[in-house]
Amino acid sequence: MRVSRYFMPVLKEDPAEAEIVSHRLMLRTGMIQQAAAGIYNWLPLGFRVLRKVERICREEMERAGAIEILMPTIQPASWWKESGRYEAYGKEMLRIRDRHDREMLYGPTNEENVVDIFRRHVKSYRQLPLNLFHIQWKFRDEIRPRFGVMRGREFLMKDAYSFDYDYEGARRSYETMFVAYLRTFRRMGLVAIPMLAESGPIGGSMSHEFQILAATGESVVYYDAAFEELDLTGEEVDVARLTSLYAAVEERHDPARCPVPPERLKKARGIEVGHIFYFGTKYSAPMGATVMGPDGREVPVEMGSYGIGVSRLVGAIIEAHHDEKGIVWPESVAPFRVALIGLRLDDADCRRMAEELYERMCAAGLEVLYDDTDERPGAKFATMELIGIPWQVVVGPRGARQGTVELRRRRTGESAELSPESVLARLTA
Ligand code: P5A
Repeated sequence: MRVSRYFMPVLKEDPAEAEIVSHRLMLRTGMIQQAAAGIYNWLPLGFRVLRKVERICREEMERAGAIEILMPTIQPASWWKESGRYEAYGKEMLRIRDRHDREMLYGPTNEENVVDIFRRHVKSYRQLPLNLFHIQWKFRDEIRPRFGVMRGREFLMKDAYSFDYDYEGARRSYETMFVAYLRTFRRMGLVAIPMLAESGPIGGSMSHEFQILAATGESVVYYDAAFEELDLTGEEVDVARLTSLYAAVEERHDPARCPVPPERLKKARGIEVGHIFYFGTKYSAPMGATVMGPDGREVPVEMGSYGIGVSRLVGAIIEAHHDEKGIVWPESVAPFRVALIGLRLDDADCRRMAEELYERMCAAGLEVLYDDTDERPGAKFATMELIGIPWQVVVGPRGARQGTVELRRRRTGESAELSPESVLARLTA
């Protein structure tokens, strides 16, 4: 992509309304633009990141055996009356009437919706286990939308729903999602700590939130200092060890019954990026989603649901990955992999080399953002630092005559003078 042809409305000044760094940087880099309180436009740079986060969620759900569907954003109120949640959900639910005066709503979540799909098609324990997920916009009329995409009113969620014949099966499904979540967040460069949580309006008896520790987080959390010695970034995590350690969100934390001695108990703030629930037959029983067991008896299906805040994650990743110059994207979610900077494009050698390198990078399938404008070099550097693309390739007039370019790593600032061939070889390796 050429900067001269792109749509990237980077702001010159920090926006005054942003209270936390991720919100400030998302507005400043032109990733998002507010439409109304808690409702955002995703502009090209932001949308590329959102898509990458979404893709990682999808890949890890599929790896764990879940099957993708797409349920609507608008639902009939009748399902929610069947489950008993229509009144209970309160003002957070955006209630709508259509032209025939039928009661509808903009879905804050999809338990009822997925149960309606299930009950029409699945009749036997032989069709289980089943896990259906989708990645869809939700609306919650939050009383205090804030921090940009972190607490929005309209937000993108990955939500999965598991169906099992019995409790043991449901417990296995829960554990499978638990492990998939750790992998998902790790792939985005995040260390997420699973914590005992309240199940709130979703309900059920077992629930974990996945929390990223961050000073700007909205949740207050308590955890065993031993977490800090665990390697949560590696491929293999010891799930048994992980779940044996105490971690709980404030609402679930009970000082009287906390097993961790005070000197080892840490209190911190966290960003809730995922939340999983086991709720048994809370929806299947009232909505009549039953299956025939091997003994010929019909029982309501055992369920759980599993959410990831896809749009919130974009903010959470920035909270965890930035420095004083701007965002420092982990490669897995970066909007582009390479920033190609033509320093002096009024210099014929420099322009020729930059253009040629751009063509070759595109041909090699690299995601490259090429600054081909006639901005001052200082401004070009500052913008690329701000938007945080992991690799920078700088083509200057002197190097162009010697046949070298500079390859720089955004995260560390390390740099090397290399031939264009070696740069291509490194970036495509
Ligand atoms: C689980 C999947 C549920 O809704 N039903 C389907 C269950 N869980 S949840 O905890 O309420 O939401 C799941 C995740 O969505 C993100 N999230 C939000 N993101 C941005 N703005 C919001 N207002 C918002 N509310 C929830 C969180 O990451 C949460 O863990």
